[in-house]
Amino acid sequence: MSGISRRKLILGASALGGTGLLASCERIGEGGPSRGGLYGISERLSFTVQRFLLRHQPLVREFSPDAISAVFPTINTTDPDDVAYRRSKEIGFSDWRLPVRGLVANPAAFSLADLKAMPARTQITLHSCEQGWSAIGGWTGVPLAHVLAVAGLKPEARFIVIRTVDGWWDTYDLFDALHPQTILAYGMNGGALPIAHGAPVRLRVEQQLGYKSLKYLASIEAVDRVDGLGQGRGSMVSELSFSWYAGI
Ligand SMILES: Nc1nc2c(c(=O)[nH]1)N[C@H]1C(S)=C(S)[C@@H](COP(=O)(O)O)O[C@H]1N2
Ligand SMILES: [Mo]
Repeated sequence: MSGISRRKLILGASALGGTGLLASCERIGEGGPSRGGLYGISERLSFTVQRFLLRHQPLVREFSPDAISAVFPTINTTDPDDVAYRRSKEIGFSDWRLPVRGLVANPAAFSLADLKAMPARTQITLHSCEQGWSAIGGWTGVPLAHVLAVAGLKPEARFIVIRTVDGWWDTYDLFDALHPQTILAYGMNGGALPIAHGAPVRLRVEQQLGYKSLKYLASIEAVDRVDGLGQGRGSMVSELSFSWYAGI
């Protein structure tokens, strides 16, 4: 967490002190990820304060095309070492499908063409990586909210689980999953999404740190709780000591 957002947190926390909202800090929602100790307390506090500050779902800043970074770094997995992925890549991902399952009325598996036929959104945003770099890029894709609506998200769904070809997984509450700038991106800077940046489709979650924007999507699942997944911390990276909630 940056100094600024920590300051915001403290200011926000004292502003909220009398409102009873802090009571909801004890957990990140029923069925949400759980983590003990001081780390858990500070994550829940940060989450609650940011949810309060962002309660009207404001859009993150979008830039004009001339602000796009000449170089957009790429890290961690840049070309998944997976047999099925490599085969699919060779045929231009024409056999690629994205299953959407779990608490949805109409489970489906969308092709790249299916996603491209849906309403598109292009956004030029600042990506911030926890490893200390940031870059501005343009992303084109379909809002996750639209895909979930097509799949018929059920009222009892409260979180979205996303898994990737390279074994990453993460979860998002509906507040972030249904945010208008949360998109399944198949385009970058006006062209197709490059392999290194997560082709054929990656997630963009603009209001959190870069590690929440999963690349190489393999499946989407709607669930009512995430505390039973893995170690119960809500994501692969939170098992490696990063925060589940990485609001910026
Ligand atoms: N599947 C997958 N998603 C991922 C990663 C990864 O290694 N694998 N790295 C994460 C991190 S830490 C960041 S900062 C961004 C990097 O995206 P980029 O390679 O397009 O810059 O992707 C995120 N999503
Ligand atoms: Mo990152």
